[in-house]
Amino acid sequence: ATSTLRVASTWDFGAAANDAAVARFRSGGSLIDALEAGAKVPEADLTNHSVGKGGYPDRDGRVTLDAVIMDDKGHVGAVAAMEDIAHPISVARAVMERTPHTFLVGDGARQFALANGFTAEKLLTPEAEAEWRKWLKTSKYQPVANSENARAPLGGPLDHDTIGMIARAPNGELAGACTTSGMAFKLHGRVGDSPQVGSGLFVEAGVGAATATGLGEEVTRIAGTARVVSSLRAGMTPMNACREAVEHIARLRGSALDGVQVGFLAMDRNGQVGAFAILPGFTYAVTGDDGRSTVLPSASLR
Ligand code: SD4
Repeated sequence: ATSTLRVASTWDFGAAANDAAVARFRSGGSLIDALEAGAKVPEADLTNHSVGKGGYPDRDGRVTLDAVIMDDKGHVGAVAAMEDIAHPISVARAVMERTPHTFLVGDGARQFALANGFTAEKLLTPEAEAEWRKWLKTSKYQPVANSENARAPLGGPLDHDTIGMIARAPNGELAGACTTSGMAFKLHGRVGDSPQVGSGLFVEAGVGAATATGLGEEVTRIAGTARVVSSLRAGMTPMNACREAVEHIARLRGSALDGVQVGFLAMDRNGQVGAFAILPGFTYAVTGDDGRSTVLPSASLR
């Protein structure tokens, strides 16, 4: 087992999130402090159009954010479809620490955030608004199930940037975080896998942790990360556990999966990391013993 903090995050930009997590942990923060600090990096990045401020809006032009954070002691907090608050991961943490609940949504989440010291701000950037207006012109307003529009509205299945982070402290403690603005131009009120425990993120003490990215509906319908973690519990390696979940989706969905991307990232109780995706192009960032991150390509089904 690794004797240093191990953090693994989805996509290339996960490296910057890992760095922030490592820095926070080294300055005396808890594992949850570290993950929150890490997740806030892409949330604040205006060039990341799938997380936080700068995220693409739903089809009504509203930016609605989803996030979850959890440790391995059964503490979990999540928000979904929340507007106007720039750091949903911090609101998720506040749900975990300051309420008897695990999940707040929509205006209730927003009201809770405002009552707990968060400030409202406009999350729709001029750039994201311009993309939305472009989409309005060329796209049917009514999303068609399984149309290219409904599943890859921005020019391809690889246009995903949700951050999922999983981590192991030197003492063996596990935790994770996941934050997203969801699929661009989604129906108002749509919530994907990311903030749902067992879909976008799952953590189990003494077993491991997993997170997901890609088309959330495909993850949610199989409770994807709960499945990955149960495979870890049964003794599979992190990569094989991720592969098993991808193969299950593929069997279940057949040709409905054409052009769809889903990637899983898992860490076992010892800090070993693995990933697997449907399509090539999924990458993840993992810290080494020196605390520096390496970006690795995931293996894939196709
Ligand atoms: C969602 N899984 O809301 C998220 C989107 C995503 O990279 O992962 N984008 O469906």
